[in-house]
Amino acid sequence: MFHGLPAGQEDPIIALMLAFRGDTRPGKVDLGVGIYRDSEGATPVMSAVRKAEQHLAETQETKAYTALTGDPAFADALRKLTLGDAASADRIAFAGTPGGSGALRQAYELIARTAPDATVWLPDPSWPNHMAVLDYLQRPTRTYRYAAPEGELDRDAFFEDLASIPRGDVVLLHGCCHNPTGIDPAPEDWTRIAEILSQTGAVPLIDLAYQGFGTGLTEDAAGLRHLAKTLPEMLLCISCSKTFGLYRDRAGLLLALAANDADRTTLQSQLTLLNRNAFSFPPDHAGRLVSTVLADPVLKAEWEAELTAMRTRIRTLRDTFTAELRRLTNSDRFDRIASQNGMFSRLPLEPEAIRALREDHGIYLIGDGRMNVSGLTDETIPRVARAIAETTV
Ligand code: PLP
Ligand code: TYF
Repeated sequence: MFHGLPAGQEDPIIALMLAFRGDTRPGKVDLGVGIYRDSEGATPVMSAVRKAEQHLAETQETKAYTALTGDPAFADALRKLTLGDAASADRIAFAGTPGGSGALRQAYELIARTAPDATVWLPDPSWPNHMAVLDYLQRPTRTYRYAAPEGELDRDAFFEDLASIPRGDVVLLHGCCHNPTGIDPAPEDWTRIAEILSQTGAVPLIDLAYQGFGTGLTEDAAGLRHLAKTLPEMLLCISCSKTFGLYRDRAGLLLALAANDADRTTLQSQLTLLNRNAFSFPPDHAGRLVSTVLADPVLKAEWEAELTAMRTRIRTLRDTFTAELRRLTNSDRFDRIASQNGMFSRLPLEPEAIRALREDHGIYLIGDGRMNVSGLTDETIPRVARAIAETTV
């Protein structure tokens, strides 16, 4: 049965993560896979999450099945965190999923059932898994122009392409902290996005994996909240991997906003069926940690303070790193890094320079030049900046 099966395509980000682990050189620097790192280079369990876990260990009386769409308290807590009061609960169907990846997968499955001919439009560039999974599912896809080579939003091209997307197609937008570029629409751009989509009737699918990593929890959700308020339909895929540090435990949620309660009821039955067909019940433990943290004012405040510290650290690293690159290269070539958002930026480097950084200096970037900014430390910034300056002379 298995003889002649072609090898599966590898995930380039995960392949690089494993290559880094296998590199025995001291002083190697991991700026590859998107995992938040603190000033020690560690990714500790967040303290509010650990307390919720201790509380759960002591008080949980059963691990019996919940529901096919997971714990409703988790969905409710995340709905409030992401959407605030932008959309009332009676418009929203939900499905708990294994991570944000699971939410995206279920969103694509839902689109295939409800609108089999709908093309899903992705930003150019986007997180590679978007295209990989849509291709695997044989869904029609196209890309829209998004990032200009200078590291800013290619505003005119973006809006021109957005306006050309027909009614019934789906537009995938990163809610904040665009992966891989760190380039986000400004608040007034979100207003324009909403205007265009309400004219064309294309439906937004928001991928939200970094709420709180950009400007703040509320600020990072303002754009998608505006869309939820303005448009009749929307899909929202939420990941708790970065925001609660729950990576391997897999907490995610798909929210589907419908135009009315009757549509919502049907949608809910479809999402329930999709979960049953895929895995029956989503993982519960990590989602319960999230709802425990968000329901307890003391734990919530502690979590927010931790998230703020993470965001502030990334901002400071961006400033320090950019200043060092400006000094060493005597150019403003890397200045955009300072104003980009979230964990990632894409360095304007040739593939040859990216290879040299890895092979000659043990500095790991993704092949397109994407770097995980949080992988830097005060100690490594001078060395990394010097290596980059050397490769670009
Ligand atoms: N979307 C984007 C843009 C991401 O960077 C990630 C990775 O963290 C995800 C979705 C989903 O992550 P996970 O499946 O680990 O929750
Ligand atoms: O972009 C990243 O590095 C993170 C982590 O298949 C990730 O989003 C990478 C690849 C993957 C799942 C998560």
